[in-house]
Parts: sequence; structure tokens; C-alpha cells
Amino acid sequence: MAKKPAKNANEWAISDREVTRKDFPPDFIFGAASSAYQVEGAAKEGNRGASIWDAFSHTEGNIVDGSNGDIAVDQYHRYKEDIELLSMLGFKAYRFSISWSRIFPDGLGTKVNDEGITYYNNVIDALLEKGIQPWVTLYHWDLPLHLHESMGGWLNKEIVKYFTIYAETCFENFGDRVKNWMTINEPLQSVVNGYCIGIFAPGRSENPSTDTYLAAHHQLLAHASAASLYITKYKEKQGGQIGLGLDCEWAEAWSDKPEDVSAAARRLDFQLGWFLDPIYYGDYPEVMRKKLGARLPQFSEEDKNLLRNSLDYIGLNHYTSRYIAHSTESPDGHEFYQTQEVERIAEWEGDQAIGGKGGSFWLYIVPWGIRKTLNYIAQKYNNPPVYVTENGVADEEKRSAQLHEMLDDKLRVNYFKDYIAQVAQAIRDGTDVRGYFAWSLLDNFEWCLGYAQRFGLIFVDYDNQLSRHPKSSAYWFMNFLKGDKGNNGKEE
Ligand code: GBH
Repeated sequence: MAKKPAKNANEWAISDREVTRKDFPPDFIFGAASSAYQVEGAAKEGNRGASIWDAFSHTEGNIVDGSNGDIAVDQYHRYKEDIELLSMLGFKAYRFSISWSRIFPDGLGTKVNDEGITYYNNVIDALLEKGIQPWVTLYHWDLPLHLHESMGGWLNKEIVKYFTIYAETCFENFGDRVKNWMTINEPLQSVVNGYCIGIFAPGRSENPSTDTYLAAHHQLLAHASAASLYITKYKEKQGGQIGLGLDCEWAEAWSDKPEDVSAAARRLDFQLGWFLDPIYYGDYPEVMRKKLGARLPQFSEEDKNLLRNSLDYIGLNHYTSRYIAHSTESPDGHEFYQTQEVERIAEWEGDQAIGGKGGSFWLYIVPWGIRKTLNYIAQKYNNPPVYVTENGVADEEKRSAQLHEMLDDKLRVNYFKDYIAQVAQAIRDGTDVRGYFAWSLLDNFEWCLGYAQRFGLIFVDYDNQLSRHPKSSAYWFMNFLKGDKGNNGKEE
């Protein structure tokens, strides 16, 4: 790319003063997030069954540093210490996921594993004791291995039934205390990386042009089935809410040319519309239907009814943004972008980029992108309640760094300040954003990238018994949240 975007993103820069807790309504909820396979460890304890991530990470060549989540950061044994840290920092919510194969080791839903129930009961009770709301994700990518091996996992429609049994078991056992549920985290990442590119479990890329859309279709139906069950049978009694977690990069048109403008719109349809249009408008976005034809599965009338109103809120996971240009060539090099006919541009002309570089090759720091994404959701889907359920950045790689250097994470402090200021701005713009979760409480197992990518507010010393050390960003949150009464009442 030898040209510059016509638009100057800096027009979206806002105020020079630092964001404060008072820029948000008193009942706005601030929390930190994690997921089971990334933090729990204890892979063979508590009668837990294997998941597709155990199999995938134990296959040579799949994880950059050859690691796996067998021990992870051992939250299974250290949850009390971690909850103590959350409380010290002043967070009022903790988003974590339940490992399906701890509840049903083979996924089949015939016999509940009591040890799994006990573990999550302990976590939930320990959180509530500290006045921290448990935000529970039912599926954060760790499908019981048996469901994959015996029936094809997400490629088989039967999975909807098993997911619903598992979800109901969770509502029944935990719903007296858990008031905030998320069915599935980032279906897009799990199907594109798992069934198209093959860099996530289950590591398939054999039929990218069909499997990807089929797996997503079944995740949507599983969401709809579990969420409508909750809404009709549990919501009133238990007084909670249920949502779906979607990841979205902001797509800024590369130029004002109509083909770039429509490429950017298409990109958003392939990220968010893929999952939200069926829920809000009863079918996949028109542009997906046109480009994918018969490769895109169809919804029955019954599916459509279940999907409609299957959400109390949208969980938005947002990290970064890209310029989007029209392209039939797919320099990104794979099926998924080829079908969309888009090119994602982060850097051009050698020295120009959409934003500063975070510690991961894929993450550019573009604070205004979160405001635009939130405003886009409000405008396109009639201003639904949204929680930012993940936002964060990895540390810069510092190979021989001393502990004190790793703890002084200025890059992350600035990232949070700037992104959170843009969330406040989105609220002033009129969007219904109700909460924000930092990813992640602790450094953890970053999927195919292993342990080298550290997203934590709290440093985990992998060379020293997994000891926990809050980084500057953790203390930034502590100051920011001072005096936060959370959902319990008025601000001081
Ligand atoms: C989220 O995914 C996940 O929900 C969370 O579990 C994860 O830890 C967090 O973000 C940070 O990544 O191109 O081969 O390097 C966000 C989507 C998926 C984007 C992985 C970056 C890198 C895969 N991320 N992807 S690769």
C-alpha cells in the first residue's frame, strides 16, 4: 500500500484531562476477566475430563513455546489469593469461565461431576464474600474432547442439545448466586481459528469454506437454545441476565472511495453482523448470504424464533482496529478474508501505522476504535445494553528484564487510560454501555502464543512458583476505582 488514508483519525482524540471514575455512572460495573483453560490448570484434578485444548496444546508444533494449560497459573488452587487481589484493587466483578469438562467430563450430560460443582461453588462464594459479582462465561473455547472425537463437536447439530444440558446444569446449581451469564465467548475466533486457519483447537483447516460457517451456525443455535431457556425458565426466578460475547476490531475505511467504504461495512458485517443480525434481524447479513451462497447454513423458522430476543446484553471484546480496503486478492492470505474481499491494513509506507504497537504483533493501540465500535453497535442494533467484557494489551517483549521492569507497565497504564476515556466518551455520545472488564486479571496461557504474551494486571512469575505481583496498571486501577461503590449504592 503506497498511499495514506484520506481520513485523519486524530479527529477522534478527546480531552486532555485524565479519565476518572466520576466520568461513569455510579452503577457502571468495573471488573477484570479471565477464562478457565487460560488460568485454572489442575487439568487432571477434580475428575475433570479432557477438552479439545488439552489435546491441541499437547500436540507438538501447535503452541509457539511448546507449553500447555496443565498448570497454567494454578487458579484452581489459588482462587482465594486471586480473589483477595481483585478485592484489594477495588474491582466489583470478576468474569471467569466454567470448564465444561469439569461439570460433565465427557460432555454428554449424563452424570454431573460433583467435584466440578464444588469448585465453582467455592469460587462464587469466595467472590460474593468480598462483594465481587461473579460474571460467568459458559463456553470459552474448551469443548469436552469426547464431544469432538465422538461426534464432530461444533460441526454436529447435536452439540446444541449437549450445550443446553450443560448450561441448564449451571443455571440450576449456580444461578441462585450468579446473576450475570455469558453463553459463548467470541464464536468468531473459535470457528475461524479452529475450523478455518487451524491455529486454535480443534486445529482443523480441511474444509475452511464450509466448516467455519457450520461451526458458527451451531454456536449461534447453542447460544439461542441456552439463552432462551434461561430467559423463559430462570430469569424471573433468579433475577439475572444473559448475553453473548463477541469480538470486534474497529474497521475504518482506508479511503473515502465507495469500494473502501463498503469494504469496511462488509468487514463489520462479517465480524458482528454474522452473530447479531440473526438475533436482531432474523438472518445473516445480506452481504454474507450473497458472498457465501450455499456455504452459509440456513435458519429454520423455529431457529429464528429462538434467536430473536435471545440476549439481555451484548458483551464486546475489543482490543484493536484496522484500516479496511477493498481487495479481491487477500494479501491476508486466507479464505476468511478472501471471501469478504477485504484487506486489513495496520501499517503502510514503512513508518506509518494505525496506532502505537502493543506487545503482540496483532495489537495496535487505537483508543478511538472502541468508541466507534460502541457507537456502531448502538446505531445498528437500536442501542442495546453493552458491556465491554474484554479490553487490554500484552506487555512489550523484554527478554532479559528484571522483575521491577516488568512490573512497571507504562504501556498498559496508558492503554487503559486512553481506552477507558473513549468508553466514557461513547456514553456521552448516547450509547448504553454499562460495564467494563480489563483483560486480564493475571498473566496467563495466551492460547497458541503460550506464556510469552503477558496480558495481566498482575505479573505471574513462572520461574518462581507462580507468585503474583501487581503491575503499575493494577495500581492505576486501584486509584481509579477508589470510592467506587459499584452496584451497591451511590458514589461518595
Ligand atoms: C480474546 O481474543 C480472548 O477472548 C482471550 O481469551 C484472549 O486471551 C485475549 O483476547 C487476548 O488475545 O494471529 O495466531 O497470533 C481476542 C482475539 C485471538 C486476537 C488470538 C489475536 C492471535 C492469534 N485474539 N489472536 S495469532
